[in-house]
Amino acid sequence: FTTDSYPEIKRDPKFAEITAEDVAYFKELLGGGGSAVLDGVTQELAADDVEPYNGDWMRKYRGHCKLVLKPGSTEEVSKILKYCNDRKLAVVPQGGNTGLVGGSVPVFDEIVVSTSRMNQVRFFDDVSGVLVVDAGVVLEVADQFLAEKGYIFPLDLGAKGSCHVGGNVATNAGGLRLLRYGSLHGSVLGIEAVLPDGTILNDLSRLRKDNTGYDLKQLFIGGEGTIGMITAVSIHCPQRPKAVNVAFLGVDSYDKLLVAFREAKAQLGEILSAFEMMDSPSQELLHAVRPEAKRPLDSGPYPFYCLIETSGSNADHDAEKLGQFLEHVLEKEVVADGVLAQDETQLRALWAQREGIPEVSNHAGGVYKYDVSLPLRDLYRLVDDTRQRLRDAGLAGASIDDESFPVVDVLGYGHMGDSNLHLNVAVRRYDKAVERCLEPFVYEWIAGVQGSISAEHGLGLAKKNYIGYSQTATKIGLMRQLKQLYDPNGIMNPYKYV
Ligand code: FAD
Ligand code: 2HG
Ligand code: ZN
Repeated sequence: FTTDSYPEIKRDPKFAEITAEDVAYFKELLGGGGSAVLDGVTQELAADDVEPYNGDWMRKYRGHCKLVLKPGSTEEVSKILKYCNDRKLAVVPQGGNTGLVGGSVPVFDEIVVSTSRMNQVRFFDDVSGVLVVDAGVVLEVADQFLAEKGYIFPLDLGAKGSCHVGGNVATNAGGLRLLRYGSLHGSVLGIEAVLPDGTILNDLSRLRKDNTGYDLKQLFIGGEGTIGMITAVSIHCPQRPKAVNVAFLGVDSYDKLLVAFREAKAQLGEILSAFEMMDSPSQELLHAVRPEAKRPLDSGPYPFYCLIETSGSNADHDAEKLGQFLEHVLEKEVVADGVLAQDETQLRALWAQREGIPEVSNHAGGVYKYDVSLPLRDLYRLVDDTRQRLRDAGLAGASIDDESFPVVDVLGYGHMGDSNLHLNVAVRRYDKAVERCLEPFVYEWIAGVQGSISAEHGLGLAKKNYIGYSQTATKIGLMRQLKQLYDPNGIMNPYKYV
C-alpha cells in the first residue's frame, strides 16, 4: 500500500470510537454471519479478516476499520445507520470493493457496512424487462439470471464478477457498452435506500416514465455512498441481442482512429454496441505480463488498436455489415489490418485484449489512474503530453525494461465511443515525485479543454481536492447543502469528495 496513513487528513474528533457496547449491539442485531469484529475489540477475528475490507483493489488506499457489518435486510441496514447516527459512528458503504478512486474503503476507523449478504433477485417481468434486485447482487450473477430469460443487464464491465449492482449504481458506472445502452441515470427506474437516520426511502418504481416532482433517486446514482445506503435497485433491461460480432483493428495514427469511429457510426449505426481504443503501450504491457496470450493480428505492432462490437438480432446480416465495414476501411487505408472473431472463443480472446489492461496496469508495483472525459479530438494528446512531461522530468525512460526509472510506461485506452479516456501511468513503486509531476498537471490539462476529471469512476478520496477543476463553486456549494440536508452528522463516507 502506498497510503497507510493520510498526514494531510485529520480524523474528525466529532466521530465516536467503537466501544464494546457498540459491538454487543451489532452482534445482537445481526447474529452469527452478520458481523466481523477485529481482534482488539472482542478478540474474535484476527486483523487479517478485516484486511480485505480495509484495502482497495489497486492496493493504493488503506483504512483502519475494526468492524465490518454485513446486514441481511433493509431493516437491518436501517437499524445500523440509525444507531451509528445517534452514536456519531462514521460508516463506509461497501459493495464488491472494486472502486478505483479510494471511495470504498475507510480512511480511519469508519465502520464498513457491506452489502454482500443482501443478494436476492426480488422481481423480474419478462414483458417489460424490469428487474428488481438487492444491492449486493453481483453484476455477473444478475446478468446470468437475465440471460436465462433472454434479457441483458444494461451495464457490463471488467469487474463484473466481483462488483455489486448497488456499487455500480452508487458510482454510476459506465462500462463497455454505454454507447449502446446509455447511462444508469437513464436505465435505473428506482432505488430503495436508507438515509443516515435510518429512514427507509422506498422509491423502487418500476415505471419508465414518472414526472412527479424532483427525481430524488438521481442523487444516489453516482452519490458514492455520501448521502445514504442503496439497498435495492429497479432497472430496465433490454432484450439480449441474438448476434454479437467483434472486430479488432490495427491503426496507424490517432487521426485515422477518429475516421474509423466516424465510419463505424455511419456504417454500423443501430447495431454498434462498443468502440474501444487501446494504444500500443497498453498492448505491449499486456503481452509482456501475459506472454502466453496470442496477438490478434499477424502484422504490427501498431500505435493504436480498436475493438468494435456489434449487437443485433440477425447474425448473418450483422456479420455481413461488419465484414463490409472492415473491407471499406482497409481499402481506404483508414485501418492497417483487422480481424473478425469467428466464434465465441475468439470473441472472448479479442475482448481480453481490452478488458485485461486494468489488471496488468499495476503489475510492476502500482499505477496512477486518471479516468477522464475529453473532447474526442483532444483525447489522445493528453497521453502524449503526460508521457513527454514524465520523460522531461527524468521519471520515465524510453523502454519499459529500463528499471532505473520509477515509471514503467504511460498507457492510453478506454471507451472512445463515449469520449472516455483511461490514462494509466504504470509505476514500479508509488512515488511522490511522480505524483507531483502528474497532479495537478493532468487536471489543469483537462480543465483547459473543458473535460471532466471523472468520467465514470467517481471522485472518492483520489480526486476530492480536484473537483473544482470540473465543477463551479456554485454547484459545489449546492452539493454541500444537499449533503448537509441528507446527512447532517456527516457519518456517511466521510473525508471523501463532499
Ligand atoms: P465499491 O467499490 O464497493 O464501492 C464504490 C463506491 O460506492 C464507494 O464510494 C462506496 O462507498 C459506494 N457504495 C458501494 N455500495 C453502495 C451502496 N449499496 N450504497 C451506497 N453507496 C455504495 N467502472 C466503470 O465505470 N467502468 C468500467 O468499465 C470499469 N471497469 C473496471 C474494471 C476493473 C478490472 C475494476 C477493478 C474496476 C472497474 N470499474 C469500472 C470500477 C468499478 O468496478 C465500478 O466503479 C463498480 O461500479 C464499483 O462497484 P463495487 O460494488 O465494487 O463498489
Ligand atoms: C475500464 O474501462 C475500467 O477498463 C478501468 O474503467 C480503467 O483501470 C482503469 O483505469
Ligand atoms: Zn472504463
